[in-house]
Amino acid sequence: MKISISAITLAAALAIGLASPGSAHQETAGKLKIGHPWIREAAAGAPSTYACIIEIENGGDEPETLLGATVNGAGTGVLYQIIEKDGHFSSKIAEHGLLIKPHGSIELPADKYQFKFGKITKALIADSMVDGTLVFEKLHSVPIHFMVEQDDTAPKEHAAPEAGR
Ligand SMILES: [Cu+2]
Repeated sequence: MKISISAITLAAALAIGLASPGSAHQETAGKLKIGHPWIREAAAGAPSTYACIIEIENGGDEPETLLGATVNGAGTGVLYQIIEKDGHFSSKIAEHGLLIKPHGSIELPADKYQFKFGKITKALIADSMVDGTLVFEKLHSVPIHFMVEQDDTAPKEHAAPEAGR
């Protein structure tokens, strides 16, 4: 059996990246462990940005539902699900939020789920931390910190179905 060296190297690099101080933080809210909430850098006046979360683990015996987020300088973020169809990406509001089962976990990578924010009033500068909240069904509003990151992992979305292609 052949072992792929590149796959192992990548896994090691990711593990080191996540473990190094400053690159990933964890927040706690009740029985929830919130791993590395982050928001894409944006200039003051920018029309939009988005925030994601590496993982939320529910260590409790009750389900919880993630509903929304706020970030200082970016206002209220709306939870969207990114949808891929035939290689084209679009998004729709996750109306009922995201369920986190008891002893389960969810991930919000930029190609699956995003909190989308409107007009940015205060610059979000890469590698800094910014105050915000996550809004849950039961815990309600929980203060957390988002790390500001450069990011290009969000798929390019098509605003409307394309014609004639
Ligand atoms: Cu972090």
